[in-house]
Amino acid sequence: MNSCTSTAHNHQEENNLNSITKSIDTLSLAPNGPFIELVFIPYSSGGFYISKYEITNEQYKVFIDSTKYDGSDHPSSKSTEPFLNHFKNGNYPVKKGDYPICYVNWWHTKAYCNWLSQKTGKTVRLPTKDEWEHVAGGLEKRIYPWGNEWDPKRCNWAGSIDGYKEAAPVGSFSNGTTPEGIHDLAGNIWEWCEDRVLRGGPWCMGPENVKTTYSSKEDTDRADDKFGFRIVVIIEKQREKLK
Ligand SMILES: [Ca+2]
Repeated sequence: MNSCTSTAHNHQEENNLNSITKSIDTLSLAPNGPFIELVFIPYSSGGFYISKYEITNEQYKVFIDSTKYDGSDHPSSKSTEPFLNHFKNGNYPVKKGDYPICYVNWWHTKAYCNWLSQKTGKTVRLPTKDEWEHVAGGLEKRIYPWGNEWDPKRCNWAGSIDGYKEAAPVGSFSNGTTPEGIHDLAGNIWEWCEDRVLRGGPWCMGPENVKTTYSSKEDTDRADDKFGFRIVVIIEKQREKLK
């Protein structure tokens, strides 16, 4: 595929956009992936889809490849941790396509959402902090996504007892999901919310910070190796599907 001409590339780009609009419970970012898997969550008078996993390096790269977005409209306020600091020459580190995207500030996550909204014709945005907490804690208001008992091996938090010193590939803790199967709401990477707070805690903090009720207010201009996000897709009618 590396030898594709520019015409072929344009054709492929067109196909990419068509495939995105075919389904809303799996967004296809390219004909053969990557895909963003979505899960429907009833909420209030309607509901929304939320991504099953944190947005990955591979999924974010499709956006920057397609748009040439470089984050310079909102530079990171921390000069030592600029936009996509871990990428080299536009590529994520080898074999880390399924790791959560990081080194993004709030504006960089919004740029991704706005791009996906434009391509799909649907409202794609960050979860609000209330929506996020509803997904993580459920109607029973669980303390952790899986229940009320702390378990050091059900999420990626501080230390290596969970098997990871730093971030883990998304979906590495199948015993730490919500009943609906949403992964990594506790730990791995902090998740930016629409209300400009971070939720879920990162791979370097302890049990208090990964609780479903914990919020952290942060400078929205700051990117960091522990800041990432997931998306929600808003639908007009409850349980509507486009398939
Ligand atoms: Ca997380």
